[in-house]
Amino acid sequence: NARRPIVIANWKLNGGIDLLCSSVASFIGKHYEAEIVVCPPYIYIRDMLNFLQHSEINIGSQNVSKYASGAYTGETSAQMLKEAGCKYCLIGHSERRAMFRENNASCQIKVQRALENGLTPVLCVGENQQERENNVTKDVLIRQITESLEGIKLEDGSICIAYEPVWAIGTGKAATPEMAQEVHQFIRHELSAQYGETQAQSIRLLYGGSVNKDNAKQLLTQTDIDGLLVGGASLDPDHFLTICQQAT
Ligand code: G2H
Repeated sequence: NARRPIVIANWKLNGGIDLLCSSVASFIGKHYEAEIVVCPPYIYIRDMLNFLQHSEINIGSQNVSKYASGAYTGETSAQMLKEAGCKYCLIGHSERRAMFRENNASCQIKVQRALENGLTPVLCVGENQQERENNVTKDVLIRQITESLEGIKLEDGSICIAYEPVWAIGTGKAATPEMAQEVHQFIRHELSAQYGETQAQSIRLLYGGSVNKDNAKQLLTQTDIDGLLVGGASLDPDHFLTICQQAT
């Protein structure tokens, strides 16, 4: 298929700028088959853009405001992120859902804002441990996807979806490639039912949750896994470089 592999680094609330630069310094001047994106804290977006100007790495944000402008202290709009040089925008990461009260309704507005301003939203979805044990993983995912994309007109490849099982995030317990593939296949099937097969085949689906250089390759060889969203391991130059090289 024509989906270019993609690896996104989610640097979360980590810095400073020297650590972030060192984790991608070796990418400058080189070509990779996969599209590579780094998501720094907002304050470092411009710095990273300068640092990476002779690289192919794109910049994403970790979040976006659901508001366009006005009296919303501490917020950053999609338009500002676009102006700052972002191409992608993570939306609804499980940490934001768990700690900052984000939900499918707020994700829906954020996806809309991102699209209106020319950012590619990376909608994050995933079940928690209890939901998996209760066998409601698929119901949870359908709900997250349907509600977060409700009424949104998609163009081919205009969004990415990251499947990040909450129990695998930052725990060192990644989903097995088979387990992840099963869910990705299910998501693509649902997208096909809702948006048609052409659309479903154009959307890149990423796996996230304890990805490292040892499990990346096997995850990436699964039919419906088009990329990876990498947290902890993306701060380690050796891990991140190896993961990106394996994404072919
Ligand atoms: C999930 C993932 C990246 P980690 O948050 O989004 O983090 O790779 O540390 O599990």
